[in-house]
Amino acid sequence: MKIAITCYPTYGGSGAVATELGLALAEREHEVHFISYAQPFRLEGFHDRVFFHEVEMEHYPLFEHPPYPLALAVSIYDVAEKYGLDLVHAHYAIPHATSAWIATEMFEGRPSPRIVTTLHGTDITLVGQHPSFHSITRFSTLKSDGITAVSEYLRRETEKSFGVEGGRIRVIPNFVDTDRYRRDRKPCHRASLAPKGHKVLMHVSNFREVKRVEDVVEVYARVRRRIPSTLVMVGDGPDRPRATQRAKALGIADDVLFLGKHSSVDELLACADLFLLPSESESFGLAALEALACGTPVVASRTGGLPEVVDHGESGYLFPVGDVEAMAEGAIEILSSKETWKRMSEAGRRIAEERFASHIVVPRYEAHYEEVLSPAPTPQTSPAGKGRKGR
Ligand code: GMT
Repeated sequence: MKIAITCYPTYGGSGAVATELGLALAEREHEVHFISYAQPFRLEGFHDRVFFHEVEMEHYPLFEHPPYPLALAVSIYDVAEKYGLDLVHAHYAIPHATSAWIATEMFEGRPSPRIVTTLHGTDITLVGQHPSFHSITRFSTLKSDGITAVSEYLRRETEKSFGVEGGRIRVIPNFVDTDRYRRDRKPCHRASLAPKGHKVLMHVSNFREVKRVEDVVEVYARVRRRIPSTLVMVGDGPDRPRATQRAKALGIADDVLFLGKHSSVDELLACADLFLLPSESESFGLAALEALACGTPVVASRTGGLPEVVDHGESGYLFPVGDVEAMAEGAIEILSSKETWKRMSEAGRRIAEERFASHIVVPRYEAHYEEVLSPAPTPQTSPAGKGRKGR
């Protein structure tokens, strides 16, 4: 198949999933075209059958806010025409699903690619709820030929808040490359991250408000009183100064390491003893899954889709949002018993392999693409129209 993937290129789960999916599809012999305003952060190196198309945008002085969705629609249209795309896969509803829809409308009745939109979380639970985006999010999501959500939780939320009929949204969970995300990575950076004898607690995110990064610091402060340990904070975003301030205020700044953004978090997660994700809301929690695959137990909030990823008591612990005391107690319990840690580490790895390995999940996307490309059984459909819709 010839597939375009459009996503946010910035540090975040939707761009990570979109990129990993595109690379996995290319390895499975599909031709993949990434379309965005910058190269997605996990798209490194050269890969056969993978193309990147940067969206060109004229910065005319009249535009205080350049109309990126329109420039993106034109890029999608141009790439679709030039390469004969079968499908456009939009990651994060706005503006990607909207631009994809405009691009297919530009074919004016000629055969055009099909659209699959994957909903990731804040596109539905936060941004899509805002009055300025609600109706366009609903419209363009429903205009897609296929809709997927990364968790059952997100499917339910979308059906409820956008009035989408049951059965239209397919749940395809996020996935992880279990060959790359694994415990026995060489070289191990542990010695550079923490002094000998310290346990390593880790958090990876884009440091937005929803991640509650100050809670990460609060949990760690409580753990540190009982267990010699270091907190490694990976990523960056608007709330990083608040986390830094909280660490200073608690007098623990020397033991908190802010590493900034990293595109290969697999190298870091493999050295961690515990992963903390105390988010306010999380449709899935890709970083938690990546930690589990590395055999790192997770302590997180019981919110959104996280219970679909972290099995409470098996691969980690889940507690109510904001309950830093309970999270710290859970973390201490895991870190102070070798047996508990080993049991949870092995369970996390097993769950990642059995339920979320890329070789299990990526074929589900392919199957969905096939379904969406199959012409509806109507008398007008000609075999030549397969995979390209006439409008
Ligand atoms: O806000 C973020 O964490 C980034 C956001 C994104 O779209 O880039 O992440 C969302 O998508 C990820 C990939 O599907 C999920 O793992 C995250 O749980 C989800 N974030 C939220 O729901 C807050």
